[in-house]
Amino acid sequence: MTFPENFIWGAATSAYQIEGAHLTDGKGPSIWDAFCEIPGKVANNENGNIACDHYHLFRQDVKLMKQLGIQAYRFSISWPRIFPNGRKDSLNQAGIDFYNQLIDCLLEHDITPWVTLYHWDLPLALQFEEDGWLGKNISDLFADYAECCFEHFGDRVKHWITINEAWVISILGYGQGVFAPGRISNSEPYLAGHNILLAHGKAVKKYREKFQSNQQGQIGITNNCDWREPKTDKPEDKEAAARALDFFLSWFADPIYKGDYPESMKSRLGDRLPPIDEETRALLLGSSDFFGLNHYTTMFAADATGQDISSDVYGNGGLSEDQEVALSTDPDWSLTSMKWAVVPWGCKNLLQWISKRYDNPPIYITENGCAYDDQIEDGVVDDKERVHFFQSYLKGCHEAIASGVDLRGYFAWSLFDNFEWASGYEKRFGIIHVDFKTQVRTPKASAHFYSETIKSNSLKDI
Ligand code: PNW
Repeated sequence: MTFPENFIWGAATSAYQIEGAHLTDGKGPSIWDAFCEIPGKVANNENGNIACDHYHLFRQDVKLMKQLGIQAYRFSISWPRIFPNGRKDSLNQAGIDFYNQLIDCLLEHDITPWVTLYHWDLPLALQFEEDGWLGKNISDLFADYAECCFEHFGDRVKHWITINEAWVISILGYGQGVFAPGRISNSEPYLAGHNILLAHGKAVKKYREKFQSNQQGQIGITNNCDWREPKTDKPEDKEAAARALDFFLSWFADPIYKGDYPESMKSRLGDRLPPIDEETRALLLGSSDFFGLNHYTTMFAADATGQDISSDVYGNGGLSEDQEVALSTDPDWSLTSMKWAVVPWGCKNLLQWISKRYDNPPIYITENGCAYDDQIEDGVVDDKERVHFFQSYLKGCHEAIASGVDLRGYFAWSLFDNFEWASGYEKRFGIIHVDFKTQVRTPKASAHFYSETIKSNSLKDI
């Protein structure tokens, strides 16, 4: 199974999950630094203070990537490392220097940097002073920060992702309260989501007006979505699955590709969903050069109209009561250690659904991967389940491409075992094992499998 000639093979990480050096060289605190201090929020009360210490070990990490043949590296810039208090008056030269060195090192090794501007580590000052993503100034502050990054790194960075997973920020951070800043509400997620879209739109506008024609780069947003399969053939379950996808992905993709929120959200949320006025519509419509997708799992969706499912935050449902959708899984599906089901056909269906709904945009899978309880024995990690996961999901991707989906690249999540947010270090997503006591890196069997796939640009039959 050969992939298209220019298919991009990458691996992804994010700043807070791997860098460590949380207050080193002038970096300001982020909301995740603070959130981790609250007892009980993170498994074993762990934090990203040291993580993979990538801040100090990045040169050896880039070498390792090179050895594996990784062509593109998606990482994120820590906003409070650039602006310790969140604002442009606080520019921290040491932060600029760090990312300059990382980018230069990548380019010296022929690895293309793909930079995410926001992967959840909001400067703590902006949470206090501006109410985080609820504040009316936050989108402009983000655009200032983005502009600073375009200015300093845009001569070498040609692939920009504004925001990672608006859904997770909104729902897990402002709805369920399980991620920073830990707010619990049934209206704040929709305001946060709106401001995140504005932030994306304003950053893209800056890039297009001031940088894109000189720098010749691409800019887009990455959203996450699981697949929702109708539980039965009944029309109401099919509608429930469609509604679940509206509330998951179209919430953020429709404004960008169609200029407005989905009808199902507007009618169900009323005043809780801020309206998209003409100016916002113009800002957002067409504001992504590619469709960035993070995908992990699949669930069945069934209609739950009129049922009390307010306590159902099962799995990745978001605010189920707003959708009137009941989610479930098939007991025969195998589960990762996150309890996320392994369903490769869900990945293919989702890619085809995106392609159809958004008029065949260029798509990049900017994250796909799995956590397992890996064991290291005699310096070897034989993560058979992860090899199977990548093999089967990549097969799903290949089938999607064969059916006409314009999938142009794939980034494995993650390059390293790292700080898995509320799960701490217990959940290992890496293709490279990290011993967090010694910082020794060991490529797992899945890294070798991925490396072979990249080198041959094709997938071994399964
Ligand atoms: C993504 N959910 O997070 C993030 O982009 C990564 O930083 C993270 O490590 C990775 O996926 C694995 O979790 C998600 O509940 C977190 O649906 C939660 C969900 C989805 C994605």
